[in-house]
Amino acid sequence: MKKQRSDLRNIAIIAHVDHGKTTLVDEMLKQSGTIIPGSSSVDRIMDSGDIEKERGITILAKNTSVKLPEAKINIVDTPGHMDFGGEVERTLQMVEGFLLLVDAAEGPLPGTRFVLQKALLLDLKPIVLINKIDRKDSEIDRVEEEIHNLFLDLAHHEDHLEFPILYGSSKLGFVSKDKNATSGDLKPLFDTILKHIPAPSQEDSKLRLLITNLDYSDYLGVIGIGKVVSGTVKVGSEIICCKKGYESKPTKITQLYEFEGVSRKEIDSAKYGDIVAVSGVDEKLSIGTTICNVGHPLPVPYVEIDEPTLSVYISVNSSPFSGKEGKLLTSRQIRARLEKELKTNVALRVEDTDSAEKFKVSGRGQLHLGILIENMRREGFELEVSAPEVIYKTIDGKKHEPVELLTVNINKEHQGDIIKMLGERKGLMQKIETLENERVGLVFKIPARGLIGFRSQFVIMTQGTGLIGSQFVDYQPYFGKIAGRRKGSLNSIENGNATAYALDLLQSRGTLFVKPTTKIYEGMIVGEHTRENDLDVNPTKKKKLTNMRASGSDDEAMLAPPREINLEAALDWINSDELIEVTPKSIRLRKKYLKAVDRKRNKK
Ligand SMILES: Nc1nc2c(ncn2[C@@H]2O[C@H](COP(=O)(O)OP(=O)(O)OP(=O)(O)O)[C@@H](O)[C@H]2O)c(=O)[nH]1
Ligand SMILES: [Mg+2]
Repeated sequence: MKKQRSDLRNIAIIAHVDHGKTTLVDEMLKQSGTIIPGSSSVDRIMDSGDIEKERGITILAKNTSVKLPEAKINIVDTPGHMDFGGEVERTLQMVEGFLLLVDAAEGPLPGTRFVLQKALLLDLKPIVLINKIDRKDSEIDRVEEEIHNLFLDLAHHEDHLEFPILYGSSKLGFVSKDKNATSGDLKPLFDTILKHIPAPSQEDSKLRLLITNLDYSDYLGVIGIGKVVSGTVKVGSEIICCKKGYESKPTKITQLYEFEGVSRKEIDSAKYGDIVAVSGVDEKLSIGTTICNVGHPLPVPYVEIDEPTLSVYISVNSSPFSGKEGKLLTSRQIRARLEKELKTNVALRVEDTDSAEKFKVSGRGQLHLGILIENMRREGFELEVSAPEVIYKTIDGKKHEPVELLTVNINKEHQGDIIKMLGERKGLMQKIETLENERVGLVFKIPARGLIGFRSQFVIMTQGTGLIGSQFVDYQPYFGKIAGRRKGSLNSIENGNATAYALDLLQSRGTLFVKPTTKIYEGMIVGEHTRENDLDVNPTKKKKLTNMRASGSDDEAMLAPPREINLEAALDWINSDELIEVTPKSIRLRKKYLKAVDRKRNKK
């Protein structure tokens, strides 16, 4: 017989990037008394990772809960950036309903569509919150209409169209049924969750704990996170791990935790509906595993997440500066680190190559791979990274490539330039619409290959006013050749320190990436040429002293500041004959072949 728990609700908070999910979770924790207001001076407490804090974005989905007098609410805060879409898809399998946040000024954006589609595919119960209504430029009526249209587009069941709409401000900590509200608290939100999100239920009482997320700690090993779909799980009881076609030997659960506020609390047992973390189970514990009672393997069907579409080669740093700035250098250390990452970073793949020093690493996008590399350099690694490449597939004997649906939202004045640039990148326009405030929305089908290096160009062209989002659609026949970067590189032919004198002479040749005194090696890229071809240059040239005046100081004053090359910019910029040298202190661009003669010899 079907049983239901009225003391519990499970909900995921989903939205496009920056629409205020993590800020809302802060307020839910405070107003429910789960954390004491003022006890933490940081905003967005759930964004606990270093890169998350610095960049103000959520990367990993995280669990927490609040206890209300009526019931406990388990909350999953998800990332809005689509490169981390795998996180959202997996965590949606833990909940019965979701709260869709939409910015009251920006309205539904590409990420909104992406996450809503995933949630409705699982038939989860929706609540909509039009957020940031405190914004001066909010347009609640228009946004509400756009949300209805989006649901009409994506719903595949009548029930999907029946959802409560709330209005509020995460930042000011209020939610209301009244769109004109300017203050209040979150009670209307809590009440709506209790009323509209179905309480967890079970069909029978045989244990099924579905693992949908993994964590790792050096002390506890692999930690599985998931929902008890049915039955009861106890510390110390014998269990098995199963997945389609796999069943582990009986083992014991040594630790069991629930999520509360920002911490995990040890518990002795949990039952259907609970979201828990378990450790000490099976070294091979993986996403999609169901934990069951011995003798009763009942694997829960698991929805596989999208496959990776982009790869880079990561190898041992072979530059002349290798070993100067990092402490983790060997292929053995790199391999161990990548293997550890695989335990929890589910959308990632790592393959060996013909060289023991080189690994092929594949992921869901530039940001997904970039965050891994950024984390590694902070831990002390030195690496060499190749230009990102899309992953091709052969289907029916024909070459296919990943295709994305790209949505852009720009000022009308940039429309011509952007359409032209996307056309050159083999984009096919699907839709164009005029939006409010002299803006236009464009939808393109475009090979993922065409998007490499596009983002940085887009930001420059729209002067930062454009919005963009892309989402993997499927594999389609090869779209044809796309011209790469339009500009060549300025390559150093000397070792030494850059001089102000030499850089001043070079300025007219292109945009420089280095400044006076930067240490340089032969084959290192010091700038972008104004023309298409590469140019070999000597940035270390010294001025011949013809009089007693000290050199340097006068010339330096006339140098334009160099273009800053961070990891993302480097991934966007490099060509296949180039590499990125990554160390804890520097990001350098270099040619694969450091000597000019070798480059000439190996030119196709
Ligand atoms: N005006 C206004 N700003 C808000 C509100 N809620 C959040 N913000 C701001 O919006 C930005 C993004 O907020 P987050 O809570 O990090 O958004 P998010 O949806 O968690 O972002 P991701 O997890 O990276 O997708 C921050 O600068 C917040 O201060 C709101 O209600 N009103
Ligand atoms: Mg967030």
